[in-house]
Amino acid sequence: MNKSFDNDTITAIATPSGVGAISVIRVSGAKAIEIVDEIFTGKNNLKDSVSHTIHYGKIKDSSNNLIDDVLVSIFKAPHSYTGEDSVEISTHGSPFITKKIIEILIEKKVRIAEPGEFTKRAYLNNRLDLTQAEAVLDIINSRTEASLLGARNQLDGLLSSKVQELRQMLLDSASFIELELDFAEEDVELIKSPELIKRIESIIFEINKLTNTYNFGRVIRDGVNVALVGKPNVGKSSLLNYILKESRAIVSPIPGTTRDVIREEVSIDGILFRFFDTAGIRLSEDEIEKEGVLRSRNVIKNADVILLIEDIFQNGSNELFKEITSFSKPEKILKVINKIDLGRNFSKQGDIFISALTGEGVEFLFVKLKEITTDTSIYTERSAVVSNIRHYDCLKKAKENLEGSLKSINNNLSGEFIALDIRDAVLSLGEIIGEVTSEDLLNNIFSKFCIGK
Ligand SMILES: Nc1nc2c(ncn2[C@@H]2O[C@H](COP(=O)(O)OP(=O)(O)OP(=O)(O)O)[C@@H](O)[C@H]2O)c(=O)[nH]1
Ligand SMILES: [Mg+2]
Repeated sequence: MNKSFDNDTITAIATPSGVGAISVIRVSGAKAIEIVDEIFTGKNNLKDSVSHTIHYGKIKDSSNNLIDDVLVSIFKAPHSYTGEDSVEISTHGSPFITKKIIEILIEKKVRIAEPGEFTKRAYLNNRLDLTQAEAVLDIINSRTEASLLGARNQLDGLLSSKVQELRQMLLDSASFIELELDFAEEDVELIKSPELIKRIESIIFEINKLTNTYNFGRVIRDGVNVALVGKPNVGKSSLLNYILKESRAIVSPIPGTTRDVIREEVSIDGILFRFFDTAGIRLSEDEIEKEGVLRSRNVIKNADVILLIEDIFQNGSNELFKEITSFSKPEKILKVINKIDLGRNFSKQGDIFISALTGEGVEFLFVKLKEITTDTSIYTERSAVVSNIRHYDCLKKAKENLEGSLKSINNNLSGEFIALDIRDAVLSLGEIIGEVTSEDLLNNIFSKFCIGK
């Protein structure tokens, strides 16, 4: 464990930059309350006040010039976000005022916080574990109900407690083997222990259950990329406009209307879908259109779902289908037949029939989109879901370690090998919650935060 950190008192503006009704400056560290007391004049002395109280007063600079009337909230260690003595100063929302106050604090030897440093301290002071600290960032970034709920569950410790539980089971097994090794002359008995095998298998099963939620977790956290693809004039842009309920992309009867990729986000039942309208794919001599077609192909490569659109008139898109499946899974493709308001063409086969003009079938398209991207059966409102690739990778590593240990058992290797694999799996799980970390890992996580969080 390497939970070491400096004792500096740190500060940052916690509200967005620019003019607003109120700005909040955060100060945290052993001397936070003492230092703010030196620049604050109010009815009460902050040092002698109780934790979780708010005080009205004035902030003055070293020459006794009034900077602003403020409200100061104080939080005493360990009952604060960071676990240290902390102060929040609410000022009038002028960037000039906040800059002034920060300057005064710096004169008092307070240092500007690094990105995410308040949350990092909360982690270092065991107020949060690592998955919970990461959830704070997800909450700030969440833009849909589903992503907020997922992040909320993670902050509440649903994932942490599941990982803790598995880790404890493994620790028990490892100690059991090591204990046996100390006493047994021959460890053959132990290695064949059906109880041990059963235990490891059940933990692998639980890990699989978690990793199986990853696709869903990623989708609710990051959203789904949907590519609208097809030959020119089939109605890709019309469908985008219908979904957005606005005339976002130019629609015309002339094939080759769309040249650039148009990207728009919509929340459907709480899940973020990112639609990419692309240039119709055909051979063209036109330089701009050629570039557009190239961009369409790039979008297809990065899409989670591809809506391969045809209209009821056009001959099929088999060649396009073949091309797409050469680099992308066929399960990702939904074949959509458009313009059904003009009549049914029974020779056309597709997954979904719609009219981008009247909207017929679009609701069903949404149902299909959700079906293909989210396995909702995995998800109940309060279940542990893996949404972060770091967690996913650690779980995979732990699983590999455990599979290694089963192999060692089958190959009659000595108990020490088995215990070693199990210890490695314990470390991999520990990395998820931050029991085991490195400075690089922490920097990598917290640098994604904004300053002041
Ligand atoms: N009747 C009917 N016409 C449609 C429908 N969808 C699109 N259209 C018409 O088909 C023509 C082409 O539509 P667009 O949305 O521009 O087609 P596109 O696939 O984006 O075409 P490109 O950008 O050129 O690749 C326009 O005249 C639309 O009004 C539909 O569902 N019903
Ligand atoms: Mg178009």
